Amino acid sequence: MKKIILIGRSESGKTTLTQALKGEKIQYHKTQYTNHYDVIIDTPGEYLQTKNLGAALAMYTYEARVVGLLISATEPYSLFPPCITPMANRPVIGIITKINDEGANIAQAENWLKLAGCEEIFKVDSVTGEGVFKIFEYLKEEDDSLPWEKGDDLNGIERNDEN
Ligand SMILES: Nc1nc2c(ncn2[C@@H]2O[C@H](COP(=O)(O)OP(=O)(O)OP(=O)(O)O)[C@@H](O)[C@H]2O)c(=O)[nH]1
Ligand SMILES: [Mg+2]
Repeated sequence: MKKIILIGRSESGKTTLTQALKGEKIQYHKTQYTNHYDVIIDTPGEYLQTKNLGAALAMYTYEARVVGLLISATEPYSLFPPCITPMANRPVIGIITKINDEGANIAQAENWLKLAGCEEIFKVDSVTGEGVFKIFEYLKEEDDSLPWEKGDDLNGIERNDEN
């Protein structure tokens, strides 16, 4: 899989998505530091929310092949400036989480990610696994074999999910 760095404000769902992508049992842990898993770089929300940590984030971005900007569908505003994606010398994708929340406004989140410059936008519920397979397919490299291609299930994430 191509290595991805996940960036988004606190509570946007970076760690939960990391767990869904890693097929781990989903648990809540506040992120205090940057976790380098083999193919996913999970960052603390404070990296986006404070100026001082922005430089550290820029450094980590260069260790990934893809940058994922996360917004939860319940967020009332976006912290991503318009046309920010050319700052990263990498493909930048948008990921909308919490799509099944009763307060979700998916269209608004999608507009913010488009405004930021994301080339492709994914919609997921990391708790149920809905839509997560599309991120796997995007990150897949030639030699990778995805769990559903082998007939396995990955933590409830099914290939035949329409979102
Ligand atoms: N229903 C639902 N809940 C989610 C989803 N993503 C995250 N959550 C919940 O939102 C809360 C925050 O998720 P985290 O993954 O810890 O958020 P984070 O972006 O890692 O937050 P920081 O580590 O503080 O930056 C947790 O209670 C998750 O269970 C989702 O796609 N669907
Ligand atoms: Mg976290």
